[in-house]
Amino acid sequence: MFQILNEDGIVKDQENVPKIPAKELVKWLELMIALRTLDQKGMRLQRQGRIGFHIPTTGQEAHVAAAAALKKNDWIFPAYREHACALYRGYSLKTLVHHLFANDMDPEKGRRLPGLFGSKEHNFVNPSAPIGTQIIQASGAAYGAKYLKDGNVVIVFFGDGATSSNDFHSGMNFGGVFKVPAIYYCQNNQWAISVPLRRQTAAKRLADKALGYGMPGIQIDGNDVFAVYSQVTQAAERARKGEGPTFIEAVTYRLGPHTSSDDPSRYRSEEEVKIWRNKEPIRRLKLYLINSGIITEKEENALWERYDKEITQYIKEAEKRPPPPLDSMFDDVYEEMPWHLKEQLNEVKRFFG
Ligand SMILES: Cc1ncc(C[n+]2csc(CCOP(=O)(O)OP(=O)(O)O)c2C)c(N)n1
Ligand SMILES: [Mg+2]
Repeated sequence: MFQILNEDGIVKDQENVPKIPAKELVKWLELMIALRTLDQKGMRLQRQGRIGFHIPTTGQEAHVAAAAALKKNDWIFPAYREHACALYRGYSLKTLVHHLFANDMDPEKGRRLPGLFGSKEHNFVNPSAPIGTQIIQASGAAYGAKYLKDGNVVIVFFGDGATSSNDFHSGMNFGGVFKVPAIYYCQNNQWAISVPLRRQTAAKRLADKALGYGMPGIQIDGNDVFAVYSQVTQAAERARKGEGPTFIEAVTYRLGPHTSSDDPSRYRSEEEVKIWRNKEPIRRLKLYLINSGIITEKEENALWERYDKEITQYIKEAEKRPPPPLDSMFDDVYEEMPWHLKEQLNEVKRFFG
């Protein structure tokens, strides 16, 4: 497994440490802290019945480094735990909170499962709920980039569970055969809801699956921002040079429940979670930054406080907003509304006044 920064934030592989400005590293830490804070609040809001649903990313925040390794116009196809990529590109945290509340400021107009947002402006594509579908979509988009010769690379995220989907095979096979500029990034967080990795595959390592599709496969420590940055950078370079796709298996762990609708204590032990809690990505980046003299512990604490306050304020604002106007559900499908939708719209207006 490729690793640069170990669990205690100590550089184990000096030769491969990517040269990243200190300011940039602090930005990563900030976004990771912002997201972790959003999870804590999101779960509480859901329990209090103030939002309907929450998908935590806790433990998997190191994917922020994947966005950092790409260019602005490269396409990102997330699964549903890659919020940090959107935030890295400038998707606003405040908008994300509006989205969780599905209010009239939610760009998705309350139509999507909270967490399944996208942003045209940021080349961050809405995920589809059926597992694995984004893999074929991304392969197609990468084929498009190759056809147009626009120099763009596509990264697609999916879980260990998604490697059992038909779309994983179709997407990876297509990508390998047509040498598309894609990065297949598997977030192996050990679980697919209650199904453990050992029930998902008999393969020794998910990375080995790349062999069958004629592309390089590498297993990396997915909680190590340096490993993520370095391997996504290399994969993007290969893709841009026309050398085809790469499969990255990022070994990580879902520290929280699958979603707010899940109770992991029914299928996994607290001991297992404890082991992984010590390997989590924020702690190790924080230790590295403190040991390197880039930030102080006090500054790190201040970041947690800052995002706690900031997100609390966003929640206050978002909760005051009304839901999207009812007639908005008829928008965006047809340029001109057909008669049957007009009929339904009128009925909605009549019914709800
Ligand atoms: C085709 C399909 N089957 C089942 C589901 C229900 N489902 C939602 S998430 C999930 C587990 C996915 O696990 P994994 O790919 O490892 O991603 P993770 O949730 O661990 O990030 C399942 C089975 C679904 N959404 N789509
Ligand atoms: Mg999983």
